[in-house]
Amino acid sequence: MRAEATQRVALVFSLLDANGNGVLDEEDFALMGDRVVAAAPQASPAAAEAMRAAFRHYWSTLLRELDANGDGVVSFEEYTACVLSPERFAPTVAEFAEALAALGDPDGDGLIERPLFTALMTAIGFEPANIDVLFDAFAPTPDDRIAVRTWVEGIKDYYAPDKAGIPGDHLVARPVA
Ligand SMILES: [Ca+2]
Ligand SMILES: [Ca+2]
Repeated sequence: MRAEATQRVALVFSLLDANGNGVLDEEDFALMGDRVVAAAPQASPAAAEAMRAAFRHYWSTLLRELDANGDGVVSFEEYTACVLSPERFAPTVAEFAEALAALGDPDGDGLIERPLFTALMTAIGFEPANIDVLFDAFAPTPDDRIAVRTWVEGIKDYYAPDKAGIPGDHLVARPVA
C-alpha cells in the first residue's frame, strides 16, 4: 500500500471511531450521523434521513466485511483489511458521498460554499486548517464555492483505501478528538 493510503486508513479509522473507544461499533455511526445532520440545519428532513441511513449502511457493510472474529465490533487490525478489497466498499462509500453532498447543497444549485463545507467536514472530525487547504485544492470559484460533483469525487477517492496523490491527502494531519 502507498504511504499516503496507509496514513489515510489510520485517519479514517480514528474519524469513524466517533465515541473514541478504540474500536468501530454501531454507536459511532449513529453519533456521526447526528453530528453531521446537525451541521446542516437547512437540509430537508429527507436529506437528513438519507445521511443517517448512509451511516447505518456504512456500519453494516464494515461489520459484514471486516469483523473477522465476530465480536460485533471492528478493531483497527480488522479495519486495515479493507485495503485488500476496496471494491467491496465502493457502493457504500458512494452512497455516503452522495448523502453528504446533498446535505451540502440544500438549494440544489450544484455548488457548496466554504462555511457549510467547513461545518460538515468539522462534524466528521477534520481539523479546520486542513479543511481550508482541501477546499482550496478543489479550486473554488471567485465567490468561494466548489462544485458538489468535485467534492463527491473527492470523498470517494478519500475513502477508497487504495488511492494516493489526491486532494484528500491534505487531511492526513491528526483530527481534533
Ligand atoms: Ca467506537
Ligand atoms: Ca471484531
